[in-house]
Amino acid sequence: MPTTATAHTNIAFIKYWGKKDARLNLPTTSSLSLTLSQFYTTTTVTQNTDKDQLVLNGELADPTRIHHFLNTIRDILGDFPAVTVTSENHVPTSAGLASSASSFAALTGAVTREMGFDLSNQSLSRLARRGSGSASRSFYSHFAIWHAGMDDASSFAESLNAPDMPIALVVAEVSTSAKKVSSSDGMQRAITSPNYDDWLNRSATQFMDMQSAIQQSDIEKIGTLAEENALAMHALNLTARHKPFTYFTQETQQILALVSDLRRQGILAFATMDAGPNVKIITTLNDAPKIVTALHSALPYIHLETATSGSGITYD
Ligand code: 2P0
Repeated sequence: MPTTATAHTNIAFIKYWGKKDARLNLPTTSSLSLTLSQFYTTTTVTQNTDKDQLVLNGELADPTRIHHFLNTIRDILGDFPAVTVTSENHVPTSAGLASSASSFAALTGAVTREMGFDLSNQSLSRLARRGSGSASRSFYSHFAIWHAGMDDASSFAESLNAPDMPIALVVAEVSTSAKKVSSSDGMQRAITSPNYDDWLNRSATQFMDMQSAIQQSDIEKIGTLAEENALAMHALNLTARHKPFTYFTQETQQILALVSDLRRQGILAFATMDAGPNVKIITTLNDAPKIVTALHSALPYIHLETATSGSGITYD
């Protein structure tokens, strides 16, 4: 019997940007994210008698990365047969969101159930971390925190008990022809920044402050902290001693300027950016349409999506 799992993607408000152990995928900092309802991956795992295979959005795809990840799970839980992984990404590339978080979370959930393991979300989170760090946070609804930890056992994500709040995210897709720097490569460069120690200290404070802001449903404070954290992360890339770089394009900067203009007009709008030029604007359900209107009028060719808080992993 095949097993199907659905996991949503997440956006970090306090970022993971650096590894202290690349093999175990242990991060240098704890991170905190919001799970998004509109973007998700559904993955079905079926046992086969041949070799690990991947069918992605209806087409055979290169299974190398998932095969490596499945072997890591086999090493930890014990050997199991080859599988066919059939995955549908409802994370439109047009929205410019990374699908690795939802993909590795859904795969971890589906394959462990298919093989008869009944694991807690905390255990699943630890396994998924080995596939992609951000996937550790995609098992939970609403807000999740990933404790950096000091070893495999202590580095996992859990749900942050938080009040409901009218938070929304406007995702602005910025097209780019620039060669991409992968997250892993970007992190390796970023840790060579002379500002990296300062980042570690600031991130620890922001992580605590963010949790208080969430408990108070203070979306303005949440946004302020998230924007500060994201800009500091991107400043590390620019100030790396080894191969400095930036994910920002001119359009990224135009949108950042627009976001600060909107704030001056009294609209709740704060920007966060990940390993690419797209801007995600943290706002309220009430202000989201105003932001969409303003962005559309300033940059009419930019694709916009509005997202809200999503649910944790589910199984069919
Ligand atoms: C995050 N990002 O916290 C950070 C902020 C992007 C910018 O986690 O190397 O695919 O597979 O562990 O999780 C994206 O990187 O990296 C990411 P790996 P991952 O969301």
